[in-house]
Amino acid sequence: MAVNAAEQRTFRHLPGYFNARQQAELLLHIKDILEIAPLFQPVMPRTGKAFSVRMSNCGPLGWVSDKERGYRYQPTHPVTEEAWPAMPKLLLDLWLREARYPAPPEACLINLYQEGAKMGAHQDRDEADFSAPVVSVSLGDAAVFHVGGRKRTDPKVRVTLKSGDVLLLEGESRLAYHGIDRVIAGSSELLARCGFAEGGRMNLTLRRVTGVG
Ligand code: MD6
Ligand code: FE
Repeated sequence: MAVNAAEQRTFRHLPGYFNARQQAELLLHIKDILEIAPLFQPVMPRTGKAFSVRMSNCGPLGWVSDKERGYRYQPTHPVTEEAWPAMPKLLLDLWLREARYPAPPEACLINLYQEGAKMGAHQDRDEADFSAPVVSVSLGDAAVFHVGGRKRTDPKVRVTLKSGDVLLLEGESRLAYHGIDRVIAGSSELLARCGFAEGGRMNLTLRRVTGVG
């Protein structure tokens, strides 16, 4: 029988990693970051089709996408052209404890899901060293996440990501196709309580972009 990253569960799901107080603290940091580095709506390379999520970043590098130049990391915001704000310590500490990688993260991509936003199946492969994991933090509404294998057609498993959960794609699962099928609207009050009037879901993904040395 074929095995793949999903069936072997080589991804790591840490439910409830951050408690309610830490979740609120993290979200308040993200609010401050978004004042300096406002959300933007990326578009896909070539087709120019807009993503349904809005994005921003913190850390020395940020992930961006546009029609002309495609997916890439860059040190500045694509609209304001300012440097990205620093990464909150809670996130640096998470990486230190869980990433099992000898260098700090360089980018934290912030994805905001509101009004039916989802994320189609994709691989995270714009980084130089796939021995570094991608570490994700979910805040706000729960979402149905799927992980398959290195081929788009490999079998998938589904995991519900709730507020405070951490998920790592590492090892065999690092290049597995994955995505968000749907967000369960209204399942958390965290975003609405912390000043995002429409509520929704925030996902933070920490990445090492350049490798070590
Ligand atoms: C999301 N997450 O949870 C989308 N990528 O909204 C991702 O695309 C992702 O959760 C790499 C590693 C973990 C992830
Ligand atoms: Fe991803």
